[in-house]
This record gives sequence, structure tokens and C-alpha cells, in this order.
Amino acid sequence: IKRNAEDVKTTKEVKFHWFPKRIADLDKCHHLVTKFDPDLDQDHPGYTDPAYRQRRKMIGDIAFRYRHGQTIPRVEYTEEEIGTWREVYSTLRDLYTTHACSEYLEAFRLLERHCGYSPDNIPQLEDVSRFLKERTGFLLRPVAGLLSARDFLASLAFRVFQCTQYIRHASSPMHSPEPDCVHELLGHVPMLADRTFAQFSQNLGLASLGASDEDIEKLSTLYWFTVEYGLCKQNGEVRAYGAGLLSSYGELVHSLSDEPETREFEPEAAAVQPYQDQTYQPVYFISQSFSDAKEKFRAYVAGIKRPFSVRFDPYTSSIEVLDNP
Ligand code: HBI
Ligand code: FE
Repeated sequence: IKRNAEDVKTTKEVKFHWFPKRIADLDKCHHLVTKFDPDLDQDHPGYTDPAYRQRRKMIGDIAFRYRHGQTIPRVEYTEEEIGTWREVYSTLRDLYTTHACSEYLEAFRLLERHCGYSPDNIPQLEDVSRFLKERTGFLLRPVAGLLSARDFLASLAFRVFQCTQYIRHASSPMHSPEPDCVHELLGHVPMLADRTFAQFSQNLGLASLGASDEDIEKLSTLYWFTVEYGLCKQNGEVRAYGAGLLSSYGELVHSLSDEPETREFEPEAAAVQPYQDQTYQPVYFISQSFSDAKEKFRAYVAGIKRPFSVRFDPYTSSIEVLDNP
């Protein structure tokens, strides 16, 4: 029996969180978390720089005005911003050959060839979005900062990645407390061009729709230890696929050194592992492959209780809500 979620709520008196059913509903998934905002976080390198905060606000306004289906406006980046990008790009690029997984490397080469990835150019979200659309159906939409986990995960259910467009402060090119376009473009985008990884990301999103706060917390933690900080096995070597690693020189080196503890990826364990958002992770999880991670995740999700189940209809980019038998 198919019916919409509001019906389920009224007839069964089961309470669960609102969630987007159509891709255009993502216009309502814009709740920001101010934890690392330069206006409020005294440790943010832009906190004492009004010009930086002004610029970030201007770029953030693009995201506030954006509606699904529109072309993402281009940003003309300043020389200083491009300088920051260049510094991170050239430093990380040399490490990728030995530290990034093969899926990442393949996509990165394509992005350099077709999408304006180069030390002297910050790629435009609209171009990258078109590229991803052709590869895996993923779309980018601009976002003004760190989103709530619920809104962020919900967009993944529609193969939409909410992507910041401003860049970190020039005084600390190698680190940003909040997501910025360096993190998104060098960390996330190449992996979203891989079919299996894209499916894994969407499955995480689908599992989050209407989930309890407790389950959202677990899914974010899982996201953290896979999409952000995941390692994988490749031809007997360990390589990085997590975006937090691939966009941070220091942590990328650290994660593949002898220092941290590594464990085989198990969703049950990764979902409750305490994590660090201020310094390097003390522990990383290694997947045998993305298909393996995907299968293990599927089994894990089957154990999450929801009074309904969801299915994504790719023809209409909408969610069908189905009764649980
Ligand atoms: N918001 N803009 C943005 N980018 C992210 O990568 C991001 C987010 N909000 C939450 C989040 N990532 C994750 O840490 C999980 O909580 C889902
Ligand atoms: Fe991220």
C-alpha cells in the first residue's frame, strides 16, 4: 500500500520527523549549524577579519537564494582566494598518487581534463555538477555553511550533495574548521563520480529519512568514519577514500602512518565510535572494497526501526513511502 508519510502519522499516531519527498523539497533543507561559523566561533581564522566574513556572507547569499533546478551562479574568485586554492591543490596533488584510492585517482584525472581542476583555477560548482550528473546522477547545490546532519543526509537520498562555495581563510590554507570548497571539491567530488560510492552515499541518505534523532546520530557517525575518514584496501595496500583525509595534507599522511589505530569496517562499531572534529582521528576503519562496505551497510540498515520504508523513484527523483508489513 502506498500512501504519504503524513497519512501514516495521523492514522497510526506514530510520530516521526518531516522529510523531503520530492527533490524540490530540498529547498527546505537548509538548517545551518553555527558551531564553526566565523561570525561566532572565536577560533575560526576569519573571526577577526571583517572583510573575510563579508565575502563569505556574499557567497553564502547565493546559497540562500538558490532554488532547485536553477543554474548555480558562478563566483569570480579573487587572486588571494585562488592563491589559497593553489597552495592546497599543489601540495595535495603530489600525495594523491601514493595515498588516494584508484577510484579517486581516476575521477581526479577526468576532473582535470574536463572540469577546470588545476592549481590556477577554482572549479565552478555548476560545471562540476554537470560532470557528476553524467557520471553518477549526483547534483551539487550550493549551501552557506555546515548543515544540520538531518538535512545534509536527506539530500544524499536524492543524490544531491550540498556544497559550500566560499573558501577558507588565507591565513591557514592547510586547515579549515568548517567545510569549504577546497574540502568539497578535492575531498568529496572525485568520490561522488564513482558508481558504487555514489550508491553507498545515497543509501546512507535513504536510511536517514524520518529516522529518530538517535539514529541520525548513528548515521552521521557512520558517515564520519566512511565518507569523511574512510580507508580501503587496494592491491594489498591501504588507501584513503574519505573526503576529510583527501582534503587535509596533515591528516592524510597521519592516517596512513603507523600512528593511528585501524580496524576492519563494521557498521555496528563505526556507528558508535567516538570521533574528533578538532584534531586527527585516533582510529580509522578500513573497508575491503566499496561493494563490501555497501553490503555491510545494507545489513546494518535492515536493523534500523522505522514505521515505514522508503524507495527512491529515479524517474521522478521522488521518494515513495511504503507501509511496513
Ligand atoms: N554540511 N555543508 C555541509 N557539508 C558537510 O560535509 C556536512 C554538513 N553537515 C553535516 C555533515 N557534513 C556530516 O558531518 C554528518 O553530520 C552528516
Ligand atoms: Fe565533508
